[in-house]
Amino acid sequence: MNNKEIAKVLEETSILLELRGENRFKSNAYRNAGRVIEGLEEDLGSLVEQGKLREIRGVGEALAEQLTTLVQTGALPYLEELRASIPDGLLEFLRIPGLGPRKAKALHEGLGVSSIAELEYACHEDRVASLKGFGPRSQEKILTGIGNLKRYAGRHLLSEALHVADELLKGLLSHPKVARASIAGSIRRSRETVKDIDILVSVARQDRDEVIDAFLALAQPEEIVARGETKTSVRLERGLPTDLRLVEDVEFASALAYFTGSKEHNTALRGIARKKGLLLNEYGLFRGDDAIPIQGEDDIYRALDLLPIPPELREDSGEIEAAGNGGLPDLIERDDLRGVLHVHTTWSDGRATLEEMVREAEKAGFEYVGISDHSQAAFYARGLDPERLRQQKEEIDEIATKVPGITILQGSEVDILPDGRLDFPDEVLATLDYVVASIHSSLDMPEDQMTERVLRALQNPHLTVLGHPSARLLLAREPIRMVLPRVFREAAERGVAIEINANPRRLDLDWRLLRAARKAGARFSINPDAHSTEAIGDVRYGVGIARKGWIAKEDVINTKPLKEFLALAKR
Ligand code: DGT
Ligand code: CA
Ligand code: ZN
Repeated sequence: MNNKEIAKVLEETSILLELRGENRFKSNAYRNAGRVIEGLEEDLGSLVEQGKLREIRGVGEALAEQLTTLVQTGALPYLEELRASIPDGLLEFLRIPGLGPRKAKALHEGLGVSSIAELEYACHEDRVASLKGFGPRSQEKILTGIGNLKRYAGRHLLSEALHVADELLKGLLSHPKVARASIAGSIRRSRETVKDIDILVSVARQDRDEVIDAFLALAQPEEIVARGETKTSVRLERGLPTDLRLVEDVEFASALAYFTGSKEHNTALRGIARKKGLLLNEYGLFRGDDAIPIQGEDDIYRALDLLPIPPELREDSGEIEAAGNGGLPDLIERDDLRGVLHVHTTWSDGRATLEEMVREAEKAGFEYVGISDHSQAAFYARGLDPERLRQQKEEIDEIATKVPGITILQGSEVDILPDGRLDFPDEVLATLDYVVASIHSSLDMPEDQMTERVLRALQNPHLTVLGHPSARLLLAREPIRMVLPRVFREAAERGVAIEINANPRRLDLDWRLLRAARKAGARFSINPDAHSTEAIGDVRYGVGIARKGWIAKEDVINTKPLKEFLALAKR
């Protein structure tokens, strides 16, 4: 077992202890030990061998014994015992966003409910509101949580699906019998969450069995749902469903357009074809009995007198009209980005050192990298106070001489305090190259109060970027409530860029809102919000979401050359 797996076991133990109502110190001890072990450089196994467990912060005698058992046998009987002692339904409650073990236990004991359905019913009967320690507000929150859980069910983060899909695609493309292959569906359209992976391949009929076999060997599915000539469906590890579709090469382009969707876009496109006396479907484009020759998707759009529409835009939200009248935007591309502005290091809650992050950003081809560790209010993330910020500046100067290929800027991700002030005084902000401000606490303010809070933050003359503006976490936390048109207008007027946070769990601001923000005159900044070196590559998701929101290069401040960016930041 590696340290990460061990940490997971400890975390689960801690949760179950809490669910069982054991003393808080005991459950915290497991949780804290898990966190420490996750961050250890050395393998816990070798520490056990050397008898050094007790030297780990937070590991006492009892815990050392449990850890030894776990490392030596790969199992923890204590955890098994805990699992057996807790009703299944209670564990299910923990999946409700915002519901912790202590409350779950109180609901189970106070109302005798032991499934989510029962709990929902109890809410509708107002029984949660009258339970001691709860009230109408927490009942409302639980109901919202259950609603979200239902909506999130069966969805997967784009990053997780894309990672697997890319591997499968690479494997298929290297198969000698595969002529063409592509990812299709919502992944190709760069949706932030997806239901499944859709892959399309062109293979001669007689070779299909061979390619399906190769696909199955590659995918190692948990379950083969259906195996057919033209469609094979599987369920991969962690439940991710995947459809492989096999077509003749002449059908490839029209099938790709069809299976890329969206359904609404396809329907609208078929309507245009019909008006021109054509028939468009997954098998091709036809005039009467004659097939119109089509090599790639672009040929379909041209045949309909439209400019080719990039997959990200195919949501039937005005793209077809724009493709007919030359109104399609010149969408931003990954290589248009010259710098990144939202990067964390071990100075706060990042996992890599400043030097490692800088070198990675250089490797990724950026001209400048902005370091934006958390500010003092974010104590849980080891936020920096002004003194540590000054010390960090010294390290930046030192590394700048060691890594001359990229310019290092000092920024900060400053907390927006509940009253809308920023978490550093103006004279501290003035020493920075630029400032990102984000909301991390008091997320459930009423809409009007939240709006005032954000407007006040936008009015700070030092502010450059409004970080992850809605604070949502995909499949886990809903956006904060605020009057967006006012926020967009203020950002535009003050020259503050709205972040397109590329962290695949955020992708915030939502692409559906980007066009309204752009229309209000706002500019944007695409950032990885990286807490590790690998995460710098996440900008690809941010670019995907920006494209989905019709964003062009000139809308994005970190496409500017360094000098121009600095002038913008300093206003
Ligand atoms: P998802 O999987 O929910 O994240 O979203 P999609 O768009 O990938 O949906 P999916 O996987 O059910 O189907 C892939 C594409 O296939 C979809 O975008 C359009 C096409 N498609 C599927 N079913 C229909 C249909 O009944 N009518 C039309 N016009 N197209 C369909
Ligand atoms: Ca799909
Ligand atoms: Zn943040």
